[in-house]
Amino acid sequence: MQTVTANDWRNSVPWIDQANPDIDAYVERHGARVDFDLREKLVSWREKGYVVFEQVVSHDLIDALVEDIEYLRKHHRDFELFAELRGAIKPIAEFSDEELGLDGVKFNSIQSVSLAAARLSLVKEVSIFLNHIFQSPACALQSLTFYKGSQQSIHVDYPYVRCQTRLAQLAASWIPLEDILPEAGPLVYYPGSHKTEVSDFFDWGNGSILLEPNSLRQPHELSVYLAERMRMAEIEPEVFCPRKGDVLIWHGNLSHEGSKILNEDLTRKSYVTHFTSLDAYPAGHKHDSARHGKGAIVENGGYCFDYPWLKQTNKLPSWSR
Ligand SMILES: O=C(O)CCC(=O)C(=O)O
Repeated sequence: MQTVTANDWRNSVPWIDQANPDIDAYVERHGARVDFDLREKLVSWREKGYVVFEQVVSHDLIDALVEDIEYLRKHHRDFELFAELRGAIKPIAEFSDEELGLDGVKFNSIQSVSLAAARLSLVKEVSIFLNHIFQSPACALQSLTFYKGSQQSIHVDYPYVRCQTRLAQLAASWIPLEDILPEAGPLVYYPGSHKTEVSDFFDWGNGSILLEPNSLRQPHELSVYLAERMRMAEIEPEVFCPRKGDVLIWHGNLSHEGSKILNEDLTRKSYVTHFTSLDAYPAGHKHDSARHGKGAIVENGGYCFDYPWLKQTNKLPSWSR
């Protein structure tokens, strides 16, 4: 197995992360075709590593996903999906009803059985913005659905979400499925931490920048490392308490975490999609015949491919609405 190093990151960064990107010239060429302030968003991405679009996500679509989630929680034994609790991933069918209500539970890739989720992954502003970042259509790689706050310690995504063929072509969207209260354990992120001069690269052992089965270091050591980098760069965290209808998009190297839940009775329903570009989408994650609308949901120029390994035909209720 070849070691993936900092150079693999550097050699795959999108244009906007390269030295001195000419954002004004880019906007001059492409801005007129976009119905949001492309310059403001590109500058935010370059400088802070995230953008927020307010009130662009359909409440009907969100409600449909919330219904799908409730259905899945009741009928989890009928589905092939995986779920994660405190780092342990196993088939959702093997969870007890009680476990599925705990904080930190994540449903993995619900978009493979929920049309509402697939469509939420392809929200217009997200697909269009990421196409400008990647210079290639946005492709959903996987998703995570949270019922309560994750309380996950500070981390970046790329050591874990790394099957794309160009490592740095990575971003994520975070969609609240309800208004998020400060006591519910909101997402927290560190503006500007995506710049490699701030984060540098955590070495998992022998120069590898990815978590591998034989890594010499553990995820909690990445958290200690990143917390120290934030302290050195004097970056203060921002707490994200969005309203239903908003969406955040973050850079694959932005440090973020799930903050402490202060009121255990509160839910923090949220839906995260990790994206790469069509150019970097792994061939093994789509059917051989999948292209241009076959074997994929295609909306707003973005793609959400069917996984070839999923054998089940059960779908969640949004498919039949
Ligand atoms: O929503 C959260 O609390 C954390 C989400 C996250 O870390 C991720 O999806 O990578």
